[in-house]
This record gives sequence, C-alpha cells and structure tokens, in this order.
Amino acid sequence: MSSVSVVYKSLATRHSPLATPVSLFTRKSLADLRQESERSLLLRSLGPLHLTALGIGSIIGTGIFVFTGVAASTAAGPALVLSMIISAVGCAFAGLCYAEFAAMVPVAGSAYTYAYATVGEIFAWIIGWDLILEYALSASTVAVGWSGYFVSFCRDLGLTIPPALTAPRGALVTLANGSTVHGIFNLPAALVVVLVSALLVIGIRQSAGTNTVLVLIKSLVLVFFVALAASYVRRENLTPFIPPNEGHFGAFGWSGVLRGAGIMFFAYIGFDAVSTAAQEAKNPQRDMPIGILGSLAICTVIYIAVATVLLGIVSYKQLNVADPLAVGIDATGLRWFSPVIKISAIFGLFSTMLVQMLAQTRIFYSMSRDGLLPPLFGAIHQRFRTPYLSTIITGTIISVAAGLLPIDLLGQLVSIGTLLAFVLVCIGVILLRRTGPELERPFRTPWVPLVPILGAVICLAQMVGLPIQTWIRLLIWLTVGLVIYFAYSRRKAYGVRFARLTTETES
Ligand code: ALA
Repeated sequence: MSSVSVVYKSLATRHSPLATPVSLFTRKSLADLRQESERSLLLRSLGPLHLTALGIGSIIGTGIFVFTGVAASTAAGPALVLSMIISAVGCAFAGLCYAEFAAMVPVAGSAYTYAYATVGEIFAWIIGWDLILEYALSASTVAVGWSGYFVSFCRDLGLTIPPALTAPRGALVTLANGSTVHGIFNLPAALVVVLVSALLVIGIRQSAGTNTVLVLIKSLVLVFFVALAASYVRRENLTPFIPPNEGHFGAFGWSGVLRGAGIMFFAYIGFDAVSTAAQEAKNPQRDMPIGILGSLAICTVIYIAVATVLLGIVSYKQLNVADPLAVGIDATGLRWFSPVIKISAIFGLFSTMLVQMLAQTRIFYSMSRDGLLPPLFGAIHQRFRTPYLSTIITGTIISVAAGLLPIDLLGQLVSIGTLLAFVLVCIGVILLRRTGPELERPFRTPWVPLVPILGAVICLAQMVGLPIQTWIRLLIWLTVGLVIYFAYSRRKAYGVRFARLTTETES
C-alpha cells in the first residue's frame, strides 16, 4: 500500500455479498457503536481543556463579531439582548441533550450517530445531510465574515484589495468615493478556507494546540471590549428597549425579537462540535459533557455582556455594518482598540473555521464508515492520521461557496439547518429513554422530558422566526439529500450489517 491507507475500502469489499437493503429504520446498537469507537484509528489526544477550547473555538465567531450588528439594526434593536437570551436558553437545553448522547455514544459523528442509535438509518442520513449545513456551510459563512474584517484591516494599513474580488458575484460594493462596483468572487474568503484545510490535513494535535491559542485571543478581546466600553453605556441608546414593529413580521417589536433570536442563534452554533471529536477524546464519558456545557456557558456569559455593552454605547441604527464591534468602540472614542478588535476577529474567526471543518470531516468519516458515503471519506492518512481526502474535498466545496455566496443567505441557512438538528436531538433523548431505559448513561439530561421538550420548542420557535425563503432552501436541501440517499447511500449502507458480521465472525 502507498503512504496512505484507504481503510474502509476493504470493509466495503467484505460487505458486498451482504449489500441487500435492510429496513429504513435499521438502528445501530450502542454495543456496536462502542466497538467502532475502540477500532477507531483517530488519535486520542484531547482532554477536558482542549475540548472546552474546541467548543469555544467553534462558538465565538461571525455571530458575535458580525451578525450582532445586522440583527440589532434590522430586527430587534436593543432587545437583541433578549433574543440572545432566548437563543442561549434553547441551546442550553439542547446542549444538555447533546451531552447525554455524547457521553453515552462517544463516537465521532455527533447527532448523526445518535440518530442511527435511536431512530434509524434514514433519520441518521437526514441529520447527517442536515449537519452539512451546520458545519460546512457555517465554515463558508465564517470565512465571509473573516474576509470582511480582513479587508477592513488591510484598508486601515493602506493595502487595497480590488473590491470586485472581495464580494460574491453580483453583490454591490460601495467604494470610498461613493461609486459602486459589482462583486465577482470573494477571494480572501475562499483562500482562508484553503489555509484552514491545509492545517487540518497536517493533524489534530497541531490543530487543537493552535486552536487553544486562538480561542484565548478572541475570548480575551471580547472581555476587554466589555471592560473598556462599559462605562460609556448611555441609557438613551437602550430606549425604547423594544422598538415598535414596522408593519411586517420580524421588523422590530416582539416578532423582531424572535427573528433576532433566529439570526443570533448562529452565534451559539458550535458547542456540539465537541461531540464530533468524541473518538479523539482521552476520556469521552467524563469530558464530553464538560466540553459541551462548559464552552456554551462561557460563551453565553461573554455574549450577553458584549451585546448589552455594544447596544448601550451606540445606537442600534448605526450597526448595519460588517464590523459592528469596531464601530461601537469608535463611538466611545477608544479608537486605539479598534485595530485590536479587527486583528482578534481575523485570528478568532480563523479558529472557528478550524473547528467547524474538523467537525465536518469527522461526521463524513462516520457516514463513510457506515457506507452512506463513499469510502474515500473514511480514508486516513498513514502519517498524519487525519481524514485527509475528506478534508481536501470538503475544503474545496466550502471554499467555492465562501467565494460565491452572500453572508446573510449562508448564515440563515446554517441557522435553520442546525435548529432542525437540535430539535431532532432533543426528541431523540426522549425516545431513547423509552426504548433503552436500561442503557448506561454517564451523563443524564435533567428533568426529562421537560428539558428536551423545552429545547425542541424554543428551537422550533427560532426556526419560525426565520424568513420563508430560508425554509424553502432548507426543504430543497433535504430533498436533494433524500434523492442521494435512495440513489446511493441506502444501497451501499453496511454499518449495521458490518457490526453484525463482526460479531458473528468473532463468536
Ligand atoms: N457560532 C459560530 C459563529 O458565530 C458559528 O461564527
């Protein structure tokens, strides 16, 4: 074999005689999943601190650095703080559900794997397909947010990137002299994804170390933002707290608060990325809940503080910009801090992409191992021990999407897709408590079914807050996924049968 080993090809060959479709609702047993975990070729190098950092790395990103301004100025006004609390509560409930699964099924693949264990293959596929929106597409979204701060910082340094190469095709870019040009391709966004992909191919140990440093930088800058700007908060900026509705759903008033929650939900996405690294955790049963809930709690506190201060130092009407935190700090007169925010956003959003893409390749790894995706998505590099082919393919697609698509379209699609996954995970906890009450649960979601029901309801409410076009895009995406499932994945799936075969062979 060459310097790389295509691990699952051999499994596929072994399975061809068994390739007869089984029920759409075939489930994997937890024992099978644990066996898979033990057979994993991924390196177990992550402890609780690394995992929490992984979560924070994935959570803090374009949401707080970019969408805060858009959501406040177009949907919620100062009441964006309420939107963020609604989102945080929904995420906390969903996070408790994720933690139960992640400790019980410590296998790479996150909600995809949980669905395979609880409701069966077709739902697992739907969730796995839906999670592409959460991870791959959110990496594209963050890349576009990164590009905004990068271009702005380069401008401050006197470096001009041709404007048509900083925006997606057809988007209008206004120049300093007031004239406009049409965007062609967001080149910085596309290139940064290539860089992240290269790091991920080299390996998780280096990537996790890099991530921890970047996470520290972006968290501290947000904390300094709050500390420096808090004394400049003015009551008039926060009044009226809920601006009156402008006549249609989502434009201020209470519906605006809900839309704000739907948009800002993006800012919380990422804590579940911890669960996708389960096979790389040294002690997943203990550390998965710590990583998931710890990172969510830390980010929630930081976010609420940042939003309160931001909306108190500047009128929400001025915040429909690509760099709202920098605009806010400029309004206080502390202009020296503005470049610090931009640099931290540049490094910070980089770490967000790192974790999201890592998570996406690990989900593909699981789906490939189960036969739902081609074996090349499970190919592990012999030296780096990373799913290198998957990373290269995924990185290319994410890069092209970042270059071509606008940030609001990407962000809302990511939010709705992830909210759907959260709803399904919440329901999954209730189902599995009924169908497998005896199973060992190192972490138990408290007050079941109340917590999962509240989690599902709050996530659904945020989905309702999002525009109808976003719903239509989600439905199209899911339909495409089902076509692929019935045309390819269903016939090729061998995860469950493989587990059975192994058991038979071993006994
Ligand atoms: N929560 C991540 C962000 O805000 C996706 O960029």
